Amino acid sequence: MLTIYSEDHKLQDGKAELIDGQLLPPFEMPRRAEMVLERVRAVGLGDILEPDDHGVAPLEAVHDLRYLSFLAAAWGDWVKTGREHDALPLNWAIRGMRAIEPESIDGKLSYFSFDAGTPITHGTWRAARASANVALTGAARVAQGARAVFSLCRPPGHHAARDYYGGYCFLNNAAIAAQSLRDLGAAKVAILDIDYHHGNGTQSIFYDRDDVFFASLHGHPKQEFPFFLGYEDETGQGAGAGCNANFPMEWGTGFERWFGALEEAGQRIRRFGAEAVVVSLGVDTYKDDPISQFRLDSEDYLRVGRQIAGLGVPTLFVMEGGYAVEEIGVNAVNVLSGFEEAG
Ligand code: OKP
Ligand code: ZN
Repeated sequence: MLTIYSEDHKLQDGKAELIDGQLLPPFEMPRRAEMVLERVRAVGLGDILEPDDHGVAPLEAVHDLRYLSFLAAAWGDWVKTGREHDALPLNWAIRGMRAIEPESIDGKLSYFSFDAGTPITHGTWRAARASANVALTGAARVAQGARAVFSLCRPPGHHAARDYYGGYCFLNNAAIAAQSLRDLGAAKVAILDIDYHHGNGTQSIFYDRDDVFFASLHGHPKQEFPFFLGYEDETGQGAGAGCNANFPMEWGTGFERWFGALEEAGQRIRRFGAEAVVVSLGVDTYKDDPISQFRLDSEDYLRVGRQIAGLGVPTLFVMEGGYAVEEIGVNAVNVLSGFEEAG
């Protein structure tokens, strides 16, 4: 299996995120991608290729123009106000407040974000664009006939919506790739999100569409970040009614229960008639993940890959979360090896 990777992910290297009441060094760090790349090499998964630059059009196909201009300018605007440390928002519009884009950078950070755990740094915009290009280059290969490609994206993308960032995500790599697969000829595309956290951004981007199916297995929003989306009764709206499937599970969920949900999600994707599948591949479902509460073990990921191969359609794996840095490489690549083994 071909891997797409860009060193530019290292440009996203924040100093601090607000987590559990503390300002801590970010869990979402450059070493994550390096560990995955190292494991890709160690098992000889296949060639490793740099991404092509796909320009702004595929970003604009998924994200709001004002949001993209905000992201492009954010660091510069922040620095102009005399600060050189990471930019973080501090408050948000909630029930009854006004959704008007403020003029000041601090106001804009609040307006275009949903958490204080996602630092904007000097290199954020370049890293996020490189990550989207990694996804797009993988999608192009899949459209050209590859059975499967691994887009080793970083920063991740599934929490980013049409016009907001958060949860370590700025550009929604999986959504951008899925839209690109549509534009390159796949009539129906499914996104299977197996990251521990609900892919709120991806869900919202395709919620009213019948050409992209979204299925997500994740920590229950009554307990887990991002809290305000990911319930089972979110099934799509308008033309997209019936094209969204959430499988929320409680803290402590182990592999057997989780795998049952994966089988069900797979049935839904088959019934939908997807011609290509994008997998939002997070391995923060791992038992020792420092910010998550499921109990998957390293060998389980081999079975996950085999099961996904059973869908029998061209597949693009897009890297999302996973914060047990020592094991992230083994866990992520086990999914890919399991897939290859099953053909
Ligand atoms: C990004 B991805 C933990 C709070 C964590 C942000 C998590 C972002 C996860 N108590 N805050 O889905 O892996
Ligand atoms: Zn996650």
